[in-house]
Amino acid sequence: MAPDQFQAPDYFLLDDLLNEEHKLVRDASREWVKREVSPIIEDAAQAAKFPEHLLAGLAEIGAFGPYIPEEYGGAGLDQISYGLIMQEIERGDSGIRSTASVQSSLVMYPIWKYGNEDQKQKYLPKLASGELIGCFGLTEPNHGSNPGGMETKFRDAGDHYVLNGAKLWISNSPFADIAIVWAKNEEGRIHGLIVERGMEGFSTPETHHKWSLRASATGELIFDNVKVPKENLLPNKSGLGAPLGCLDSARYGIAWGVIGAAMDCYDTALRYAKERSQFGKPIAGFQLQQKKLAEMITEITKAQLLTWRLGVLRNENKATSAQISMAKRNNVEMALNIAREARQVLGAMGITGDYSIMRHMMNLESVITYEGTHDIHLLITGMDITGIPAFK
Ligand code: TGC
Ligand code: FAD
Repeated sequence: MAPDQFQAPDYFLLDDLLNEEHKLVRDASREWVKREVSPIIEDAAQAAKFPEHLLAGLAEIGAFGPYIPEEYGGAGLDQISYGLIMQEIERGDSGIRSTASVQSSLVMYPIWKYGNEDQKQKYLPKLASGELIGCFGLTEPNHGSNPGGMETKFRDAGDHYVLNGAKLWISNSPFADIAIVWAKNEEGRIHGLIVERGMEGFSTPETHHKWSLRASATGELIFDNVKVPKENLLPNKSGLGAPLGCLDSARYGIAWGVIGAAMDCYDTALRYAKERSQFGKPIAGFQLQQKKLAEMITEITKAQLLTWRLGVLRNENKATSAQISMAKRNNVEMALNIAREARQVLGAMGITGDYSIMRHMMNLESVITYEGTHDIHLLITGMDITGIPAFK
């Protein structure tokens, strides 16, 4: 892969809206991505291997539980810093950001919000340091967009629960130490359970042959009469709102993350267009290429402003789930469109692994589907403005 010459675009001087801590956190993450991710990520994606050696570095830059309080090992940062870390990591690769999203918002968040003190003390510090890695099992073979229909279930067997069912498309599952698993009890009520690797009847086969998120490990979670200790049930929230509450936090991080992927595609295309000549002049001098580049920076700037404002609302505890859906949906589509246009600016070179654009583009095909599909987020906005759910 060509050397990483990334220059972050900031067309509307948004740096002026950040405080010193935001800039410090952002710059440390940016530097780490340039040093540790950029040199190895293309080979990892080509080999379809998650680069596990990055886990310690992710923990060091605060990517595991950025907003979890320091007393539990988290970084104790605000929502803007959390977003900026996700932006910088996804500038490197959406798959690496996925690992951080899952660990922070889908594993640490439910333990922090729905767990008891013993569970918090037992798991959170080790998850923050990367000593333990987690995954999140909501999606099932027959229930993706409609998780409320899940079939995975557990029954009370005296001093433990017995868990049966299957989850698929689970990020990090092949190597995770623990899984937050959403399952129905005998009354049909959804609860979260902490399932640990090594429990008898629990297996995590890897899903192969993905053309997207190749540097992220995806797999299944299979539960065949798994005995789960009663103390592993998250006691403080149940119902579908519990997993959906975690998704709010992860979807917010994605809204920031994909701006990073878009910035990388734009920056690469701009540099290439100025260096590549055809018909006796740089292709950046042709109106058709300028249209692409000008529209890219316009869309990135709009997404940056939307997301910064959402971060302020999150810091004030005022952001709604529907606002998060709008930002996730808008920004992922924006990034995917920019990746497609940027790829064209590079001509044939755009399809090679010498540049990051095609990898971002392929990754974003997953990002537009997971954490709620593009269509589901549109229906969430539709429901919010009309008051009428159109899901069923
Ligand atoms: P509905 O009846 O609307 O709601 C059920 C209960 O949930 C509450 N609720 C929420 N609570 C918190 N946050 C949200 N965003 C919430 N949305 C809804 C709601 O108030 C209600 O509470 P209560 O107390 O009244 O029971 O549920 P529904 O069955 O009609 O479904 C609504 C719908 C379609 C929006 C929801 O099911 C949905 O969002 N579906 C998409 C599924 C999804 O996003 N799956 C993601 C799986 S995880 C993943 O993809 C990780 S990828 C990670 C990576 O690698 O980065
Ligand atoms: P479906 O729900 O079958 O949807 C298929 C199509 O139908 C979509 O276009 C959808 O928008 C549309 N559709 C569905 N319902 C409606 C409706 N009511 N109205 C209009 N259109 C509708 N899940 C986890 O639990 N944990 C993870 O860690 C995780 N990681 C993932 C990693 C990757 C790489 C991928 C690809 C997925 C991951 N997922 C994970 C699963 C992801 O959340 C689901 O794929 C997603 O929620 C969609 O579910 P589905 O694929 O079953 O599609």
